[in-house]
Amino acid sequence: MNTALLETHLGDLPLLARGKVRDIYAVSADPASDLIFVATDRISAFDHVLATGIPQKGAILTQLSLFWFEFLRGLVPNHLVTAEFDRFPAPLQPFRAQLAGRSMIVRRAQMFPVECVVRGYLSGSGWKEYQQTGAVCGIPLPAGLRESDQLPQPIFTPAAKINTGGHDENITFDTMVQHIGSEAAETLRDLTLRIYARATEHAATRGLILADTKFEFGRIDGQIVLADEVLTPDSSRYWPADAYRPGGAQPSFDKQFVRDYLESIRWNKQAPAPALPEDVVTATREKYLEAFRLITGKSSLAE
Ligand code: Q0T
Repeated sequence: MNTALLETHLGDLPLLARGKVRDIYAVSADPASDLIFVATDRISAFDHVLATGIPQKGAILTQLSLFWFEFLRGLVPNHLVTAEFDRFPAPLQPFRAQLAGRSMIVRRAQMFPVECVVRGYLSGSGWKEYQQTGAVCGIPLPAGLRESDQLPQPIFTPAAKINTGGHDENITFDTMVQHIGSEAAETLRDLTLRIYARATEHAATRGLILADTKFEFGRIDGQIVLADEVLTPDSSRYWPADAYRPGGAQPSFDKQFVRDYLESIRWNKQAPAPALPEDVVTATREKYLEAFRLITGKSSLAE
């Protein structure tokens, strides 16, 4: 049977947001309190959350973010307080089954209203924009690039957050400067490019191409910190290096079985999203675990 956690219920704790995958609560009613981010086992495809979850997906994604926070610690401070359930505040202790291994307590940050996207390869919305304009987010690119080609150098392609489920909108660096000021914009751009360089280096040693990723930053006590989830398959495109074939879309490392199944049943990509058969769930879970093992070098989720 499918033991996936699809939705959390944490009693009286203030629920701040439910995203496609994560549920965010305040750990107390104090408006300055820390937050708890819970990664559920929900999975989205073609912009919809599916009716079936992937058991342990939330734990895998949380452990990947934790790995990367630690890996990047010398480069950028982050919002993490703790992911050790036994150290969580008393009001959270009744909820071990929903929280242990898949949640982290973070400091509340003043978030910058910008998704900090970096692309080393031409894919997704970047490829679409390039085909129409020859540029991505105002950055002109050489003519003749193919889908999934490596770029001459990684580019910073910010996007404005659009609240209600909508797709984020690619913006130019100048627009980002108008939103948050030149000093913050330059700092976030530089951090994003430096983090990406370190992460691609590590991924490459594990046989993975990190095609692109998205970071979110906030300010805590005046200091800029890396927030949100970091370098998970939900926020990044990882491609197995040995199967890389530019000139078309690359198979998704984690979601390809899901996408293939949804295409095979000719789902119209309108709600309600369908359920997944058990074999697709099992194969997808194995892909998330494989990503975890490759990136972290650990043979299994500890807990
Ligand atoms: C945030 C304060 O992601 C969100 O909703 C979807 C589930 C909204 N969101 C809130 C934050 C963070 C972080 N990360 C933080 N440390 N403090 N707010 C980020 N996104």
